[in-house]
Amino acid sequence: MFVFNRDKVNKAYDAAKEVYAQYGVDTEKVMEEIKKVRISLHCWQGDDVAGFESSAGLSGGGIMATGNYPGRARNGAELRQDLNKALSLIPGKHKVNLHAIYAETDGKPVGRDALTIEHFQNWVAWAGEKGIGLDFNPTYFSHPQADTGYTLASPDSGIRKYWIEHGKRCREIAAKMGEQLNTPCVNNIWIPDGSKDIPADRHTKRRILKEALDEVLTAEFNPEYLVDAVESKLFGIGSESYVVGSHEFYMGYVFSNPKVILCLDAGHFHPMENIYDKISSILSYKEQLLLHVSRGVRWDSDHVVLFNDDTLAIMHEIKRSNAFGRVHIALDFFDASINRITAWVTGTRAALKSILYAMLEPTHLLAEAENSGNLGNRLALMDEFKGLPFAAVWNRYCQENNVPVGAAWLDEIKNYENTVLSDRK
Ligand code: RNT
Ligand code: ZN
Repeated sequence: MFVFNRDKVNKAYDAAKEVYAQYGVDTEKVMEEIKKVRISLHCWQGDDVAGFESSAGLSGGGIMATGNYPGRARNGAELRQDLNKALSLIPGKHKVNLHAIYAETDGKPVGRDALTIEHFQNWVAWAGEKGIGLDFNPTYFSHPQADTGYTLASPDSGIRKYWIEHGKRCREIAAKMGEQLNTPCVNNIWIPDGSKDIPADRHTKRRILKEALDEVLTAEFNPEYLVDAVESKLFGIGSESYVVGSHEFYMGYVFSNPKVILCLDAGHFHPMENIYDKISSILSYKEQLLLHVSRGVRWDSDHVVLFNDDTLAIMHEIKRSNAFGRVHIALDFFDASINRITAWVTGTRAALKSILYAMLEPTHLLAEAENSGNLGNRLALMDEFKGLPFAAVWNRYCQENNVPVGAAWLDEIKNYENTVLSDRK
């Protein structure tokens, strides 16, 4: 239905290449550069953050997947099958981001404080075959030990101990993943701990959390294989008044612990607040940064990422700071109301389109205008550049990487839905 003609794609690209060259941008070089950027695709979009521990699915933790579109992946094999499909529609080599609840334990219940790399061997073997990396996350939600709403910040030492052990196990697993795949595995700690209503004591829980994190993060691992990150949040469902791991808390934590990097989730701030202006501040102190690229809509922080002003502003910041080598770009959204593979591919292609768009910006001309004090030119050029023939370069990039051009990938989704997803009842 949406077939593109190779020659037309090439002709449009040749014309675009000349336009960009007039502004001093080499489109061939940019297409080489973007190949080095690896996006981390979150496995949890494929099954509504359910995981394989029980049939109960996502519970608690202040996050929620809504919708019941048919075809949800129910086990590791189905989730990898769906990821294979998604990855085949996205240009470039990327990474896949796992949560601890995606352990495969052969039907035996294994406590989260007892997980090992063994339980992830299917994932590692699969990633190795595809030549992609893995990232990891301890899972501090959907579990009886998280029912009080507190995990690492719990005043109950038994609960806390359980989750500290989980954190330690996950770092070991992540370090092994990094070693086995010979590429850094980012292990991101996010906990839901917080309170629906106004707490009597905010401070004690933060002190407890700091100590618990120190314990989880004590063991030393090779930084070539493991990168530790912590993710803040402003509020969640049921934690509207107080989140222990707030932005300020983790900013302080990563600045006092040089081994740990910060994760900024685009949906975890005030609805009017954007993360792009935070990037260069953090990069002034930390060598690396992790992003959860997401799209907040009112109180939800997890809508499918789009090629919109917010995503573009993030990628422009990274480009203008020359920091694609320092920022880990992961995705974080979950939409169960549409085809889940469509959600993955839309969000990942949107992130990549935004990166390509930013990389194609004639930034040197903006800097020149700024440095010479001609701020009128800076503003005018920024606006003119919006009309550059970006889509012709994107289409060519997809074509060169043997993935569908334009909307042609939707035909493949339809086919997959008819042949694979429709059998999952
Ligand atoms: C929740 C955080 C966190 C989760 C995933 C599933 O608000 O954004 O990153 O979305 O760990
Ligand atoms: Zn997140």
